[in-house]
Amino acid sequence: MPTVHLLDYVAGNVRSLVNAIEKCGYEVEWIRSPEEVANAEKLILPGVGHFGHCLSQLAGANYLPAIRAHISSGKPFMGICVGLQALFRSSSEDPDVEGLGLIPFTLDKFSDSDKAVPHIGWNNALSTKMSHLYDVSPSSKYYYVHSYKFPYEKDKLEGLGWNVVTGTYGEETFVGAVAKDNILATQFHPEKSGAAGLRMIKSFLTGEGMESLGKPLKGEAASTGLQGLTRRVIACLDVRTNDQGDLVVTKGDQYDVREKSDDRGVRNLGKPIEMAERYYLQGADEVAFLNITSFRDCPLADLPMLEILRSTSRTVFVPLTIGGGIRDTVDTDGTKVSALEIATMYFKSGADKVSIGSDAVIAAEDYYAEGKKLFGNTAIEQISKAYGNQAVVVSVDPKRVYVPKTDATRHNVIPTKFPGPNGEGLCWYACTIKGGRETRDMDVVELVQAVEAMGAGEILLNCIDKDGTNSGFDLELITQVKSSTSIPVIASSGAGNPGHFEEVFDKTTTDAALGAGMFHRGEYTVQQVKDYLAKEGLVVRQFER
Ligand code: 1PR
Repeated sequence: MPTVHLLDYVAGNVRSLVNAIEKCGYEVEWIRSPEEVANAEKLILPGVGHFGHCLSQLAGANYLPAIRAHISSGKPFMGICVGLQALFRSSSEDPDVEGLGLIPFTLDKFSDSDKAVPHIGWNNALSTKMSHLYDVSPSSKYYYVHSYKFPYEKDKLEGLGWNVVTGTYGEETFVGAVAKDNILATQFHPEKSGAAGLRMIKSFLTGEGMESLGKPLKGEAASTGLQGLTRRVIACLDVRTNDQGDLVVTKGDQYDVREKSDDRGVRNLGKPIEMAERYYLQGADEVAFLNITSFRDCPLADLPMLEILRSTSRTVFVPLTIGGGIRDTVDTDGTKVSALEIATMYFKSGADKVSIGSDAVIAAEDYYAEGKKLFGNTAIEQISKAYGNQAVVVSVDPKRVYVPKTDATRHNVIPTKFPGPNGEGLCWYACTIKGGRETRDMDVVELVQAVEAMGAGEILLNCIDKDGTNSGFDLELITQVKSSTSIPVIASSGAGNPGHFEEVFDKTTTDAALGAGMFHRGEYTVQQVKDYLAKEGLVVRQFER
């Protein structure tokens, strides 16, 4: 098998990249010291986390001269995400740290005045000169996740000989990928961009991309679709062992996953790996697995969820999120294991993001108890520091609490169109832990603000009252949360038909919407949701073969 070399300089969730390369028929060889860089014919620099963290790791281990030498020798080089940013002189993310300086400019941060930051989701990569750049297609969508970018200015990079593709987020047009001579670098993640991303990786590996670079795009290849960030549709699989000991996808009604029949068995809707693949092929933009009960009767290293991730990530080339049980814990042999170590196991098995539920609520309580103090050692802080904010999702399980008047509680109250049992016109949302079993004295606004301060990159906003009801999302809850945080929010719970997705995108500013039961029961496919949204004029990504 032909090989490609990958630089292993920092703990990262690079499993997806390895899977994508293998899918293209190549084998990965790891470079573990600067001396080994000279062995590489084709070199890939994956990038995770912060610009400063990435560049100081590379500089500290003395990799920078070796990378420069590889590039100036004319051998193929590819940088991904922070691997693209590394080509620049610097970034406002860490102004004192120097990049490789091959592009003599500085990156800056997206403005959050009109949109959520980080920029997460599927966006364009549109050639500024309508020319070939490693099989990037102007009509395809690519998966981005970043807060820092290089703002596009006409001819600034092109004047230095770079071929450029761009995306647009809100009012900002930014650089999506650049290529020149033997260098290719993408801000998006081709390994998470479905067939479009795999095509790009392949054209780098075969060398075809380098040959055709800069030639004009003609005919079909030059046609563009609707531009901008797409409406993200996520399929979520709640996973647990049933009473027979099998790992199954289940789905509750207001978090009760047991059948209504006399035996009260755990509802079994199918097998996790098969279902994840099915949703990928239907066009799901992400797949989330939530381990809704603890599998802690086995050692951590044997967690069944790890195998699910390994298998899924070999065939599903969109982001995978895993949640459940991510907190400091004690293994079956008595060893203490940190949340970061658990997250690392998941990342190494193919997860792109981890989702934290109960532990986030407890951490937020401590944060307020100490006058908004950041301790630095919470699961959110540790994982986001090592893997970047975008890798940490906080899953919120709120319950509606009705009150007769605003001063009946210290919590953040909103007026509601759906009065309570005693005609109350006001409510607040209480956070729960342990899958809704325990309600805490904390509201959703407090929680999302605390976890944003700790470094969470996204909120997965469930709603216990709406879960499994097929009655549509809780628009009031979503509106309240969206107005309280600047990180992206995924609306969840209540989706029963494609119209509910259209409604939540139309009536709130949610960044993504998630469905579970309606997909699992086969009532609708993800594709039908996408088709409906497209018909209503919303920008969506369609599955590409
Ligand atoms: O607390 O960090 O161990 O994480 C546990 C995770 O498991 C949390 O993310 C929590 O939301 C989830 N969880 C725990 N118990 C349940 C349960 O259902 N009994 N599931 C549960 C949460 C909610 C959504 C569901 C949507 C959409 N499930 O994931 O997919 O409500 O459903 P719908 O479209 O069918 O309405 P920790």
